[in-house]
Amino acid sequence: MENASLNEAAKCLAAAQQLLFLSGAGISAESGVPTFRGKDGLWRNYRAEDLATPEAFARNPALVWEWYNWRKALVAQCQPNAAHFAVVELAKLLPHCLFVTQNVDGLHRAAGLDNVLEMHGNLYRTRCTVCGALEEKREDVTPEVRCTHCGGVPLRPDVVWFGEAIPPTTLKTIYDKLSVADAILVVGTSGTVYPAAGFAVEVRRRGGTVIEINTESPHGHYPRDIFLQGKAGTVLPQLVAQLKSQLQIA
Ligand code: BJW
Repeated sequence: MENASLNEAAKCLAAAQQLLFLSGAGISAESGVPTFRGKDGLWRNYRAEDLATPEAFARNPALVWEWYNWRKALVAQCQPNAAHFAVVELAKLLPHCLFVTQNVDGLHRAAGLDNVLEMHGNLYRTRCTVCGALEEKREDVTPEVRCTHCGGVPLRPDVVWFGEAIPPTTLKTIYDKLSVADAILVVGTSGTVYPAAGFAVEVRRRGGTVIEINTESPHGHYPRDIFLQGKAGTVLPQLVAQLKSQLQIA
């Protein structure tokens, strides 16, 4: 990684009074979790856009649950990587930063980042379609599994599908931060899915700085001020080290 860009990014993070961190599937790629739009992003030739919708679940809940059970089993074998641990370090160095992830894999929490907002939900939580009760379920789920609170069926994954709203309190917390943020650090997302894809645009619109880490050269729908090309598991630890030297922390 080019030292000048790392240095510039660390300086910007150190100077920012208000910050937002946003991660996407790329941060978990080195843990072995397939990204959505990468080469391993298809499951039985289905794209996320085919299965992650309320219409797909209404049409064929068994198929949608098969996809989620497969992903739950896959993620259960994965461990947080160096990028997830670097984010925990960032949280200690930048207490005024709001940490947001689009990922449903729970790997930020598994690394020790307790206060992360999982804006698209969590793979291991179900929501009852009858009474709305939330439950943690690590085992396989089928449409016949009943809610332990009301006995209703079916349970659905507690995630945000296309066409559904992000929980309003989560979105308000994010937009409150965006309305004052001097900078945003975006890691491992294609920037194609809204509303998350609009966060950097909002920071930029207010004159803040957009820092991005991605393996692919700039793409998506928003401008970047500082682009750090490389794997999150390599670049984020380097950024943390640089930030520590800026903040004069051993
Ligand atoms: C690495 C790396 C390494 C690889 N290191 N990098 C405005 C304009 C146009 C459309 C819309 C709009 N507003 C809303 C929409 C519609 C829609 C949308 O955005 N559609 C687009 C496809 C155009 N959005 C919605 O429907 C959202 N809802 C909404 O806005 O509701 C409004 C509403 C209000 C009131 C009432 C009702 C409605 C909801 C979107 C929910 C998205 N859900 C999913 C599934 C979650 C559950 C699950 O996981 O099953 O979220 S879709 C999927 O995409 C998942 C992800 O979180 C999301 C983003 O993907 P991500 O993370 O960017 O992954 P990839 O694979 O795309 O990219 C990986 C990146 O990593 C790549 O860039 C690689 O290069 C990089 N990488 N290895 C660093 N080692």
